[in-house]
Amino acid sequence: MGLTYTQLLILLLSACASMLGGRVVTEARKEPTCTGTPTPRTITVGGSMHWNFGFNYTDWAFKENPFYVYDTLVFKYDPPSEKNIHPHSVYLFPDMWSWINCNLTQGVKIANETQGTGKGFSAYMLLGVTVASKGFNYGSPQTTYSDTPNRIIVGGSAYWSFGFNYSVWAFKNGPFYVNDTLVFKYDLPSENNTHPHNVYLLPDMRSFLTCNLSKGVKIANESQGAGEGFEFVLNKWRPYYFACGASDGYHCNVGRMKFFVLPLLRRWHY
Ligand SMILES: [Cu+2]
Repeated sequence: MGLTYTQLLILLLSACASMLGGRVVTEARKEPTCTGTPTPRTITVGGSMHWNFGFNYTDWAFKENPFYVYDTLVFKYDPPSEKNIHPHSVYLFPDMWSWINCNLTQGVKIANETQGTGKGFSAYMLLGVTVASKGFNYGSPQTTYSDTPNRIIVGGSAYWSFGFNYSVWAFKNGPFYVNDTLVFKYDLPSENNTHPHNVYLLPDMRSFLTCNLSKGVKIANESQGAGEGFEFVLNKWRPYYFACGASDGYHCNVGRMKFFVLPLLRRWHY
């Protein structure tokens, strides 16, 4: 939607998150990932200090700069024990504001208290979005890598409904790939359903964070979620910001009916 590459980086950088600090910069490598064979780095967060209380991770991130797309961050920390009654974990924040305020309510816990042991918890960087490595963390994901596009029901068995956390759903069920189809299913308007859902595509991270529908495009009306549901193909490599526009943003804000995805290119997968 008219986003330049730089804007994309800046917008997504604010979604970046992790305790790492505002100086984590994710750039494309000089050599394009699609043609060259650059070697992503595997970086242990905090170096020999690992992921520990009191260590200055902002300074550490500044010194380790720059980070690149597909670099892997490894979080190592001790499991809970008698001596470790406040074990660490790893959260991903949706935006800079949550990060600055350490507000976990909108965050996603990407690694629990026991995942930092042994080889640690791995996450890789994708355009400023930290993506937890799959399989290792969530068992078998709904979407597995294949050469053919997947058809994914948004929300799984919850469908497109008020109160379900779609950001967590998208995070746990991703990554999605270019040409995958998202299916939105929701009930027709009726006497019992006086605030029916719909689907909006929002233009940018700011509209998404504030549930501002004014620049959004309504891609499915109140009746298109019935039957087989409304199908949307992620046909470009770009971020997609979805939201329900019902009740002037109330479903989006309070009902958490929003999520964003950045589909991957299949040939980049490894
Ligand atoms: Cu809704």
